[in-house]
Amino acid sequence: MARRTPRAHYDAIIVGAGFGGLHMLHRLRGLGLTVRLFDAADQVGGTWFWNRYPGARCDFESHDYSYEFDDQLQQDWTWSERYPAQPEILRYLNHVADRFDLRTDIQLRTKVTSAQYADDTESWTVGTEGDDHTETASAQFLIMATGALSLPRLPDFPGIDRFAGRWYHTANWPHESVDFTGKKVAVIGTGSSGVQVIPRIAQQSEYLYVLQRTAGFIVPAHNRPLSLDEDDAIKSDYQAYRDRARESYLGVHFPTEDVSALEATPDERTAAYEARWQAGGSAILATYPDLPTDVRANDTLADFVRSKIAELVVDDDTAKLLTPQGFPIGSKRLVVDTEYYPTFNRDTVELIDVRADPIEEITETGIRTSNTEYNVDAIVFATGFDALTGPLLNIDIRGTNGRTLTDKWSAGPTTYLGLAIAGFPNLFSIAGPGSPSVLSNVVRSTEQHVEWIAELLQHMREHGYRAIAATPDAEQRWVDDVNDVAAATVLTSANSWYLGANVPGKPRVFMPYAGGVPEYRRICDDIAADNYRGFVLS
Ligand code: NA7
Repeated sequence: MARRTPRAHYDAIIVGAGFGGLHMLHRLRGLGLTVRLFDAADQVGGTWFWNRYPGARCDFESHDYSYEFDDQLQQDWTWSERYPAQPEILRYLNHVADRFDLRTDIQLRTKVTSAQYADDTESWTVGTEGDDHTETASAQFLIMATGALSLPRLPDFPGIDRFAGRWYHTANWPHESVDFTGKKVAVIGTGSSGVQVIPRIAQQSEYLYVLQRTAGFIVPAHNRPLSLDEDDAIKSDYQAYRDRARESYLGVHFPTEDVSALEATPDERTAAYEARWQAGGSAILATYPDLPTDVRANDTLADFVRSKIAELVVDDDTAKLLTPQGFPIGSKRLVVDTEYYPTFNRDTVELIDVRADPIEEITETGIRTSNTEYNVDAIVFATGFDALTGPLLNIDIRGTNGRTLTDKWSAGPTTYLGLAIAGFPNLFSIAGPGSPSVLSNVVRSTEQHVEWIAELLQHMREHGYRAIAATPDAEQRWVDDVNDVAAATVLTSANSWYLGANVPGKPRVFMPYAGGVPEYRRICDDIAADNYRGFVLS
């Protein structure tokens, strides 16, 4: 039987040792709070600990995808590539843990399974499972830094247990390197993870089947080593660089033309898109201000990207199948690639349309679709996550009067600012549903949340408050705002994981806040300045 260790009490418990959790721990320790951080992994790093598949790389640029809270840290750290690869981000987060001496308050290999609020003591009791023991710990505040994309999703195909080969999920990749040399491999899924892993597996494997359900919009990264001159140019005025990002919709500065896409002539548009295509990255989505809001404007960019696929893929049928149709560009997350389309020009790579011929089951020797059987030695699931709500609902969270979060969110997530949940006092979520989160540079968004929460806890200490609770009214108004803002964009018109569409039975609610990073920050700051309007402090 699992050993139980004695219960401990802290000012705050943090769940998750990724970007948000590590920074939160540092910030709260700086306020003199006693803090315990739990994480199920055996290293810090959060999503960058788990997603270690070949080709795993961030789709934001290195300097943007790094902390700004400590100037010496940002001056001392030198990124080696334009887009940081998973091992480099993991090294960075380990460096942060060492540099700020965070490890003494971090308990790894410890999965938080439950969290219960006690109305009488106004505190949370958290249940955990470790390698060989269970534990409870309590705290006045509970901060969920569990990430938006941390609960991997394996489709419910029957038969996976009888597959005689090896199978992998990109978000739970083995630590030892996986060798596909001489193997027949199938990859299921062509989102960001699939698009990154497919070219790498194609280089090794004897034969690769790519099982695609939906063709996405994919633009080139043009990744490359960063020169010291480029690094110096940013570091010489990092503050200006950060200020520009802070004022930008995504929390990253991308140059935008000052006319509508529809006002520009076709030649001007093509030139503007071509320049951004050649420069690389998701900046192309910001070419014109109306691309996210006007379908006709959006179509001009969608058509441009479609024309590129026809240029890059030699076989016409394959190119056609890789061409996205039926949803606006950006309504599913734009994928940034390296060598994805040319991979389909190899004669050892075959694209399979599993929308026309759906997967029925996994067999002992491979994958059976309605019409065909594919015999393979290995299957790679790049099938994504139960995004945003999954990581929170995966823990048995119970608020006031024992009400479960699962019950409260049965029709979809409701939050105040994406930071707090009515009926769950003293609990905060970092980059959770209802905040810009996955629609932004998440490092900028987690830092903003960490600062906001830290200032709130300091305020509570100074004024002798013990509990803070979002009011149901304020929460409802925020939920309405989140819906209204999303409805004014093209974002709700695709079957995306932003809407929960990738998980059968999940309520279809647009989850992140689409009003942009600057507007969101302004709202959060106004609420704090107005004595935390919409919260009851006691
Ligand atoms: P995504 O973007 O959710 O991609 C998952 C892919 O798996 C996508 O192509 C799905 O097709 C496909 N999928 C999921 N279930 C199935 C089934 N049952 N059959 C066939 N294909 C399936 O996850 P990623 O890991 O690539 O990226 C997530 C984010 O992580 C990314 O945006 C970055 O922010 C980092 P669909 O499109 O649903 O038809």
